[in-house]
Amino acid sequence: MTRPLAVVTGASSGIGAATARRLAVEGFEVVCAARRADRIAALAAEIGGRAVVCDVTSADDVAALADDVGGRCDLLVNNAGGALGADPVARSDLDQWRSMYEVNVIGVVAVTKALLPSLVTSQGQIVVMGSTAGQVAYEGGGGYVATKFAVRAVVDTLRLELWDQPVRVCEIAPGMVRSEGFALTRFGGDRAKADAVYAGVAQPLTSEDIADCVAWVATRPPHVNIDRMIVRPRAQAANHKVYRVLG
Ligand code: 8X3
Repeated sequence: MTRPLAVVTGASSGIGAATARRLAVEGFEVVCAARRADRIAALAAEIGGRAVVCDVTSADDVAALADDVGGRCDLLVNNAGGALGADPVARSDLDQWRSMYEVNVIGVVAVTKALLPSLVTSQGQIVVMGSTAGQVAYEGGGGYVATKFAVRAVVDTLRLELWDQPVRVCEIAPGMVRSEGFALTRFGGDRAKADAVYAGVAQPLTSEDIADCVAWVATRPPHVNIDRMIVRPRAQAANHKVYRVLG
């Protein structure tokens, strides 16, 4: 029997890799898309999926991804993205802002646009990885907060524009997730700063927790659209209000 097809961007690590694994368990054939060829090749082999090298900021790569996917796509998980820097707006690194906007926002739009005909054909579903940083601003959120507010706007606009099409559109907005590289990337490889994000927090969310959310959204009956799912660890009442037990 033909398996439903899912495409996961940013599948080489963290939430993307966990989502690819979980969707395979749920019965999807998963196209693992990311820049790091060796990682997605290993993941695809592990889960019986396919690996497509794709930098979502490259028009050629996105076109090649759409070609590879073909005319059918049941689920697109726009997960590629990340944070760079935590400077106040007054001291913004504009190159970091541009890079984040390219990946987190334009990348989502580019991949969605390229796969939309296949999603319509398959009466599929689009899941976009937003963030609690796109719901409420916080100091030092800077360019990341701005991109995730933009992602939220893209999701809401898309859902309105697809109102007469058989495609569902959902934003999943995670709070504190302790994933492989999120904080380390944000702080330019500074391990101490990255670890401080999670200091004293008993149980930050894991990538698997978010994969579980994606799987739940993806397995609702076709008439059920989950607009937005905001998920945080119990210890995080708000982005800036985190319960920490520090020794
Ligand atoms: C990650 C959530 O709190 O680091 O998307 O901005 S936060």
